[in-house]
Parts: sequence; structure tokens; C-alpha cells
Amino acid sequence: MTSKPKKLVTLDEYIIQSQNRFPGATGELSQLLRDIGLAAKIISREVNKAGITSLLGADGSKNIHGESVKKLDLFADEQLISALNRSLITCMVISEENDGIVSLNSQGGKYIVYLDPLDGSSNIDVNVSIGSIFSIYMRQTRYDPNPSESDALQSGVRQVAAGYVLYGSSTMMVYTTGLGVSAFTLDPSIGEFILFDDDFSMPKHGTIYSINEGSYNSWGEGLKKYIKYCQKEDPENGRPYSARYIGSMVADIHRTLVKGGIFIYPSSKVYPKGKLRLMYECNPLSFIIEQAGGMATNGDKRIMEIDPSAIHERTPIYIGSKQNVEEAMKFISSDKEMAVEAG
Ligand code: P6P
Repeated sequence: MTSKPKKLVTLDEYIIQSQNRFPGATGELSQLLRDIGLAAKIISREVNKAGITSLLGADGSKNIHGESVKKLDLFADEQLISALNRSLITCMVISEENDGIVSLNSQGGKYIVYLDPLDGSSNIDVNVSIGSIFSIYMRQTRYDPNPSESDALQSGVRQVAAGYVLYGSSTMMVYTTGLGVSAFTLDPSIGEFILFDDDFSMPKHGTIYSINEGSYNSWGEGLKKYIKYCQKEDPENGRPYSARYIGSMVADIHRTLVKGGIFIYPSSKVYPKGKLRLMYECNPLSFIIEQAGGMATNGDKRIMEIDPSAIHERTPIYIGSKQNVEEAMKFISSDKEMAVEAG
């Protein structure tokens, strides 16, 4: 169920219309969202011609997590940070591509922005969809000239806005400011993001489960039982679920938002705390999914209620349609209960 707009509305027009609904609004958050939109258009242009430019392939450097950095990652990081720097309303950026906080020109800026500049970048060379993710907070120490990491360690419920840009068969921008989910598609012929849904709601239940089954042997028993439950043949309805896994979180989450179902990245032997980043992958995508009527948990608590202790911390995540996530939690929690009983 979605609400399709009746006439062509650009991202900039929509942001201004939305701001006008709040007479006290200063326009700064609107400006921040427009900055991200501009950077997204520039990144989209490079992503869509990466195959014929020198931006493909690793540049030899590695990010703080030891992962080889593709040149497009750096390009996306630079574009987003420079766009945010120009409007002097963001005091600092935390990005997957930078070890610590990146202080911007405006130390007094009231916003903090987390970025995954190009999530799924390992898929660049095989032309699979990738995405940029952003998460926006209001800084707590308003007048401290030197914003610090502790200012950025806020739980996801304090996000003032969050969203992603998906560079796929078309480039889409999806964001929320806490009043529903708005979705836009880039029309490259005019260089504008055009509104295509201004109140996106996701299916309450879906028949797609999305997880990297290559890690099956390192899952807990409850998760193994849940995935076997999804794979069970039903004599009347045949196979009730399908498995889909792209390996690019923005693409997997966007499909989940549109078609319903569940995406899971659990803790494992390789990633005891999960692989995905709380602050610039899980929190922003959970904000979107919750605003569309879905649910996101780490297996114990709501993702957005996790109190972060580090800007790059990881978390397990079970996210998607409410009924699918609740169904999975029944298996996970029963496994935990059995583990407790077994002592
Ligand atoms: P795996 C991409 O590298 C990423 O950070 C997410 O976009 C994606 O969901 C996940 O890692 C894929 O990880 O271990 O399944 O390859």
C-alpha cells in the first residue's frame, strides 16, 4: 500500500514542501538533505560509468577494517563530505572510510552525519547494485568548539533523519525524517530525483528470506531451525519461501522494503558481534524499515535502542516485515531458553 503522488515533484521541491509544514523549521535539515541529494547525483554518474573510467578496481589502500578500498569508495566519501562541508551546518562526519571523526569547517554546526559512502563496494566489479547510507543526529554539546566522538555516540532512536541511495538499474533515494518514508527515482535526463512515493509502507509479511547460507555451520541452533522452517515444503502451497541474497545490504534491504520478508546477518565465528555496522548501516536502515511498518532487532533488543560504545561497532541484525522478524525471534529465543536450561 503506497501513496503515489499525482504530479512530478523533485527532491528539492519535496524537501521545501515538507519543511513548510513546520513553521519553526530553520531549513538547515532541508539543506543537509539537499546536499546529500547533490552528492548522490554525482556519485551515481561515476558509478554508472565506472566500467569505462579509471575508478574501477582497488586503489591498493585498505580501510580501517583491513578491507581493500575500491576507488569509487574514496570518490563517494569525498563527494559526500565535501557536499556536507559546503553548507556549514554539519560539525562532523563519521564514515566507514575514515578511522576517527572527520571534523568539518563548521565546528559549530548542529548536525552529525554518519556515512557508509558506498556500501557493498565489493560488488562494483561485477555490476551488482551498491548504495550510500546516511544517518543524521543533532549534536548534544551544542556550543563545544571541538566536537568529540562521545557527541556522536547516540542510540538510533535519536536519529533526526536517515536514508540510502541505491545505485541499481535506476538510482533511487529513500529517506525518512520520522514522518514516514519518501522514495525518489533519479531521472538522468533532467538530473533530478523525482518523487514516486511519499508514504511507503512495507508488506506485513513476505515470502523471501535473505541470509548468507555459506555461514550455516557457525549459526546458533535456533537460527538453523528457523531457516529449515523457511525451507520446509508445504504439501498444499509448495515451497512457501524463496531465498534471495545479493550481498549488498542496501539492495537486500530495499528489496525487503518493497517485497517484504526478512534479512539476517547474525553473529558468527568470523564475526562474533555480527559483521554489519550499527551506526552507519543498521541504525539508518532500521529507521527506514520501522517507519515503513517493519521491525529490526539484534536478537535481544530493538536495533535503534542499542546504546553505542564505539563509532564503528558491529551488531547482528534481523530486519524486515514485522511478522517475519517475530517468527524468527520465536526460534532464536527458544534456542536461548534451551541454552539457559541446559546451563
Ligand atoms: P557477506 C558488503 O560488504 C556488506 O558490508 C553489506 O553490504 C552486505 O550485506 C554484507 O557485507 C555481505 O557480507 O559476508 O555475506 O559477504
